[in-house]
Amino acid sequence: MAKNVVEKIIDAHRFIDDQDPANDLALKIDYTLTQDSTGTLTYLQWEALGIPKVKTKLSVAFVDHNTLQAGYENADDHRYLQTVAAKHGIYFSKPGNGICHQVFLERFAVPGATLLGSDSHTPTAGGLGMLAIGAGGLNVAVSMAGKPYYLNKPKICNVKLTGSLSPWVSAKDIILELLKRLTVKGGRGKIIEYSGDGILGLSVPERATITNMGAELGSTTSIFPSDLETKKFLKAQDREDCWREITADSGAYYDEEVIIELDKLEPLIAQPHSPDNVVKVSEISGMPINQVIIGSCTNSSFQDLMKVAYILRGKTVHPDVSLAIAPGSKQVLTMLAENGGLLDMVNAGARILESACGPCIGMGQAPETGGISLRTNNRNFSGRSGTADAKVFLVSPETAAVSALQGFITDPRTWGEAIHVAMPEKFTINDNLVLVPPEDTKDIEVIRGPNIIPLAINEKMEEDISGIVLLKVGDNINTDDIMPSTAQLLPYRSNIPYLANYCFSGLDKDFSARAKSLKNGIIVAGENYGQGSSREHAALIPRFLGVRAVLAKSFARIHFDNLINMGVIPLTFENIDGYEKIAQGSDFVLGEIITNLKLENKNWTLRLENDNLIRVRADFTRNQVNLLIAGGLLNYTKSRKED
Ligand code: MIC
Ligand code: SF4
Repeated sequence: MAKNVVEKIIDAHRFIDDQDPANDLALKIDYTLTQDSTGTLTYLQWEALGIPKVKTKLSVAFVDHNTLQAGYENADDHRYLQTVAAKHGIYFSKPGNGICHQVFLERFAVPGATLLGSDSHTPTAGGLGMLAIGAGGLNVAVSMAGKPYYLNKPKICNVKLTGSLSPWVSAKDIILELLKRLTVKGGRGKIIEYSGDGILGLSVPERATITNMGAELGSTTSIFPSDLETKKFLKAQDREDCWREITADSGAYYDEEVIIELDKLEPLIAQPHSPDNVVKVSEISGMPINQVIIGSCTNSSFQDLMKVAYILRGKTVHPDVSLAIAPGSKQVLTMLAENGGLLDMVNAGARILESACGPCIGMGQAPETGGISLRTNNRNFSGRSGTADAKVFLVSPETAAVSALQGFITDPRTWGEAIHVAMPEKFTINDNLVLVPPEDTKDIEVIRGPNIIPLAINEKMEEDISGIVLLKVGDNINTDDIMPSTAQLLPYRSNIPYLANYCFSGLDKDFSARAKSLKNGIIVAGENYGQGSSREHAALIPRFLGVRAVLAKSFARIHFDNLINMGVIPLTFENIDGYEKIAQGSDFVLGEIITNLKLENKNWTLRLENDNLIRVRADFTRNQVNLLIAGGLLNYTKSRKED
């Protein structure tokens, strides 16, 4: 039977003990990655599983998020991660080596293999033909233990790219076009597989920009075939030996098809505060800007930054604009230094930042009050930049660099002759910031500074839960809304009691205190609840504060799984008017939970005060039922350790 790329990889990674073949896909995971801000919790959970060494082909712990060391906390986390990695057979990428997704693409990604990462942009490696999925840290820990990763069977959507990009239009504009068409919830339950003659003209880093930002569509992952372009990239990284061709068979089936004619695309821009709020740059050009940030895992490759260097060469950044550039990896920074691109940037007045996430996650470079910031990042959620009333726009590196010189949003096509930077034939390779785990680990001590607070293990599920509707929110609530991550809060990712004080603080500053004063609660939400980051803190901390269920019109995939992993029940409304009928502050009773779970009954009832009944849907696979009954994935995996 003709197969597409996704089917070929999935078929080679199916777990035999697949519990519920109708709904669940049980995948064998070859590689895992973690980063520091989700990694501390991942490894605390990994340690709680009590397994001596990872059972994957290779697992890497990166440090790239919390690199501003304003106090001891981040440095404590880094040391914990380094020592826990060494102890358990995990490679450690030191701070300074770069953003996990960029480094993974350069030095670790393998076509046809599977990767599970505790970061929502893990699909970046899909640019190289890898099936790379973002998940909560606990899922990653369980995969490191050699257990399957379960996911609801996704649909496979073929995005066919035809023709070629016009001058000054780049890979970023392709994914912005897709976001404009499909929106931030359009990719839910789907894997996006790219094809068409248009992909031939895209290098692996350009493809990775597209698969990276597929996360913003809410898709499970995105992938390109592994072709001669992939081989070229791997050869230039001195890793040609891991190349193999993986392309779709002719006549392969897809559930959906979208066609993008590349010749028709123009430079695009996502306006505040959502990556799908996309218009043409030309429609809003002329708007004055205060800040430009070039970097992040979406657009910080050598090719991207060399284009920026050429644009900046011999020019000066506009007097009213602060331009900051964060090269994606040590490799990129080294090569910019070697060929003079770095000098062009410095001469033009750019502020060079370390190779890390930096401003993308609010780690420094917060804009001025009410500031307009143009960024090459993938997310522009309100408040994420560190300045509550700043407005962040998302663009390609070309649009960002040209606008930084002009002082206002500028369509790069007005700038002059287009520049073309080819992918280098040979990248500069020096893996000296990757620490290989030793064979003999018995003398390695895992160092835990005072910022590393041991985990509380969840209780088992109860038959009946009663409490109060703690919060009612609208559509597209993202995990930054639930558990904000600013430079002030990120250092406390391994300190749940402290972080809990800030849960929902941007939306409702009394939420945490209110939840603490009551025993149990639920949250009521609109569509696409929990979009954005994979941070399981957005599920664990509400659970810590007594949230037992979330009732939403719909959920984002990773967050839905994280809630179940933490023993919180995600339910959806059976009827459209259910959402309207519930008021914040109402009492509720959710009864017969275990009975319903065991019977796999999908129709439940929530009883409100005055005996108002709300019909809700409990759409769980058999695996998810088991996790909920056990009180979460950690309890469940521990109870089955002997398997
Ligand atoms: C993000 O881009 O939002 C993050 C920060 O990388 C998150 C992970 C986190 O919250 O630590 C993500 O994308 O998963
Ligand atoms: Fe880091 Fe930003 Fe990429 Fe998240 S989106 S991994 S914060 S660079």
